[in-house]
Amino acid sequence: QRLEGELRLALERGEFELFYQPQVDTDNQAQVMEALLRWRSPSRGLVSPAVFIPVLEDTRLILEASRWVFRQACRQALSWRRQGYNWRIAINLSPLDFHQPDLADTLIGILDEEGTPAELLELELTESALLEADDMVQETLRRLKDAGLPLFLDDFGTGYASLTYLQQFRFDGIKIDRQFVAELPDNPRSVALVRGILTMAVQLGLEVVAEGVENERQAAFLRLNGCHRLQGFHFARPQRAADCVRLAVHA
Ligand code: G
Ligand code: G
Ligand code: NA
Ligand code: MN
Repeated sequence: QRLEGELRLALERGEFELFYQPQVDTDNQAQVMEALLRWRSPSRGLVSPAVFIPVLEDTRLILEASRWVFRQACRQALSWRRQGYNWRIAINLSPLDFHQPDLADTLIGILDEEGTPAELLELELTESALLEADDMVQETLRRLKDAGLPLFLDDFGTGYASLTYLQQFRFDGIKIDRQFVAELPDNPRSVALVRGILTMAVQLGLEVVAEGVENERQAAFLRLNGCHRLQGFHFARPQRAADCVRLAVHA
């Protein structure tokens, strides 16, 4: 209750900011930056989205927050491009966003207003966004794709119907959930699952990102088995935009 009020004010007062975590290619070059929301509260300090996203969702304030995130990411992508960094930005949207009939219009409108080419962005949606996917959600995904926004299925493999979603929707890629990455390469079950996911995804023409990569042994296994992009603390933590540029300069 109190948090809800604070979050309303935080949106009005501009207390949110975006951190970015790189996804590197097989040559360890950053290709995509995932935008991760933070709340810099005057009283609470830097607050994790694990704390406030559920409250934003319960109160539907997430709809406003997502639009802010998307616009901010549009500006950041252009700014990086002007500085010579050709990084795309991956944006997380909530299940609730995909159930708004005007989502595609809204996002396409923001792209227009900011003058940002859609190919500088990617959208990540979790399997829970598709749980009650009806014709409207299908239509929204189709329109976003037609507008040139690549769609990635986040936390792949943790939902109830991961393969059904791949059958029904034209995704551009998937993010293998960190639970499958955590015990690579020592746990034979993880090895079999990740190899299987990669084989299937490659045959479907999907781009595969592995998240939660925390050490070089995991990274080496994933590269060897054809994973296109790696993300995790082994490469970089989520950080402010200015620090991403510094990291690239020293790489
Ligand atoms: O950034 P991590 O460090 O703490 O993120 C925690 C959780 O919050 C993750 O599940 C992540 O996907 C989610 N999250 C982070 N930023 C956003 C955002 O901008 N929008 C939505 N909907 N979820 C986000
Ligand atoms: O997939 P999701 O959007 O839920 O992922 C974002 C979350 O994952 C953020 O909380 C981020 O801080 C966290 N994260 C990023 N890299 C790693 C990692 O290598 N290990 C672990 N345990 N968490 C990570
Ligand atoms: Na994500
Ligand atoms: Mn994820």
